[in-house]
Amino acid sequence: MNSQTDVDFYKENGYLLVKGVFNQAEVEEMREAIESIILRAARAKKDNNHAWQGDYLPPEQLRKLVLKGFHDVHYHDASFLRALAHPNMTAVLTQLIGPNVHLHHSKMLVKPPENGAAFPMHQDYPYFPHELHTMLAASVHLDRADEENGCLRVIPGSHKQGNLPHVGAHYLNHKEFPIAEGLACPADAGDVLFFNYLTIHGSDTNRSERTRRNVLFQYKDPSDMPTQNTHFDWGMGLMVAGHNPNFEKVKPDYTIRQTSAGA
Ligand SMILES: O=C(O)CCC(=O)C(=O)O
Repeated sequence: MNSQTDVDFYKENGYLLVKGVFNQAEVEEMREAIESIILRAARAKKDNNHAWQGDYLPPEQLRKLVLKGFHDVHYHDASFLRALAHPNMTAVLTQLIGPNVHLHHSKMLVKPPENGAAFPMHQDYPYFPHELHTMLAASVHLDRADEENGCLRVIPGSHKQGNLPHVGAHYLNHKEFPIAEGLACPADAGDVLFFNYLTIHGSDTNRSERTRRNVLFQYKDPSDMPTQNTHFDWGMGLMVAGHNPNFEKVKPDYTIRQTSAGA
């Protein structure tokens, strides 16, 4: 990361791709962890398909799509706890968010070959609105991602538009915001795409013969308070950099919800 230039780019565009945050061995460890989670979920009969539903694709196409997605991955495998507080990760986070950073939630998103699910364009803001908009996602790539296997797409600068109306609080009008019009952000295994929770983003179907595995960590400044009591995840509030200035507000007082791969 090239310090001020990259911070300015993030502020202007609402996203930033940082190359080589994780090395090959770390990537391999997380890949193995993901495979093991998928196996354990199947054994526990909790491996539901988490592909997003809606009208953004014809029903016959939508029916075929598969997303293996689970929240709270750092409660399933220690490799993710190491990754979410990795010094290379916190070095970027402290520049994009500020000296104090804590975790909001973690999840994995595995798009299997040929029918890996698309994500219609959306902002993450409606899922967990906060006062100061410091919230950002760090999407860790565990495979080469490109247009063919459904890499992430963003609309540069869209975070400046603020909160936009989502269809059923889920995604943006797909006719106004087609997935194909998002800027494709190809990345290699070990790279991390950072994007603000107001940045419009999504991804297309995996049409390739390759799996696309990503792990996503969502972070924010601990002083940035939620405006709604929504989206509780285990580990929320874990400090990954600096300190929490609010002595009495370190543990979220939220209701536990059913987890799925939704944002
Ligand atoms: O990883 C992807 O392809 C999209 C994920 C996403 O949009 C989200 O989790 O909000």
